[in-house]
Amino acid sequence: MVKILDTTLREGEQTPGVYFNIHIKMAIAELLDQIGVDIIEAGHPAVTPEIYKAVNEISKRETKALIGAHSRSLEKDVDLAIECGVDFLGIFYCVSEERLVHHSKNLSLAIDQITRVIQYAREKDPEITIRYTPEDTVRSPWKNVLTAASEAAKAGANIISIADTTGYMIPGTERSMYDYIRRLKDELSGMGLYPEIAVHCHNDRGLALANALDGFRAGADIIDVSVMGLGERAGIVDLASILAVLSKDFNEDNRWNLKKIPELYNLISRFSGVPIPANFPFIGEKAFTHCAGVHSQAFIQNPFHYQSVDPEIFGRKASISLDHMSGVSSVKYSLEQIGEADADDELIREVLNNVKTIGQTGRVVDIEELKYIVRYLKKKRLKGQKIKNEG
Ligand code: HCA
Ligand code: CU
Repeated sequence: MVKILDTTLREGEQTPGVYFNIHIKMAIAELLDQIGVDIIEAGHPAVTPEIYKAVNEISKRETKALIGAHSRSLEKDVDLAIECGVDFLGIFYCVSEERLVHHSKNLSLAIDQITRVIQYAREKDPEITIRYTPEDTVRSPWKNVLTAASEAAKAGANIISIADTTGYMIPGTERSMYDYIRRLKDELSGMGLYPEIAVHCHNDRGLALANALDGFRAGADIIDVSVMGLGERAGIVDLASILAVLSKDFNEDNRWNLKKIPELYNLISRFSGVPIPANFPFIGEKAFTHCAGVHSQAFIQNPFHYQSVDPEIFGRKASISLDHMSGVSSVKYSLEQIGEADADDELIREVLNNVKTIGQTGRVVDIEELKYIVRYLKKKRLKGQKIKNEG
């Protein structure tokens, strides 16, 4: 069963301008745990004293999820993480040629440092789960990655993470995450090494989810995600999207409490200041709203004419938008929703005219406004009748 690592509190807080206070971080961690993610990457304790405090406090909570800290390949970072009492330690060190030159290191010196720090962590905490990430893995020379990964595994790393740090991979091409993971697993197992494999996919080309699924299909054991895909630049894989797809399309049903997702997204959006786009998959306000008359009519007959995912999995309901695209069936359906099922044809036509006129101003008529329109039209009609009778 694939594991989900949520890094909203680490990668997500690397979104420009995003900072979560400790009480919000606690609430986020609690919801993530209730949803059922396997690992919560809570932060990088060496970055600020506030982050240290948050990681420390989150790791002291009773959670089903493992609580993790991020760490450079330095003993002093490992010390801070272990002081926090985390279950999981993610150590990163890039082995691309450019970075090695930049750090004035050759591969062998870099690997000495990586393995020394992993062994150090392993000795300090024999139980801790250690992940080693050759940052920017997929653009680094294969030989460097394979050597670093195999030496890290021998030194005690339980997990090797394949980071597409710049969102470089493209499914079905020579830059395929599927092929990358298959080859890595093959070559490591050829050396008698079987670390778990994680995938960390950035969304610079809008392909993070597709690449993560490619990694999953190739046998990755862990997928990194964040709420709304928050993270550096265009972010990473969105939590809700991957859980929905794994649940519905890859037989991983009922593993997660998806009904808690909207609450988590509202919390994150509010305190990150990043709005959820209306058309954001699964979670956006309009993600299950049908618009054109033809679509709405078909939806009313059978919701799955124009839906392939049931909004109910997130505790959500589909709806119909009333605007310039609406037709008679959209209006009838909406009138039924407000207890006006017996509206006559004339009223329906008048409502539709109003809805279309308002829609042309770029606005949608919601159920509340529909009630006002109906009330207005009914009163107008009554008044008209009265004048007629008196005259
Ligand atoms: C970073 C980069 C990172 C690291 C991932 C990891 C990436 O912000 O340090 O340590 O597994 O995308 O490579 O997020
Ligand atoms: Cu990243």
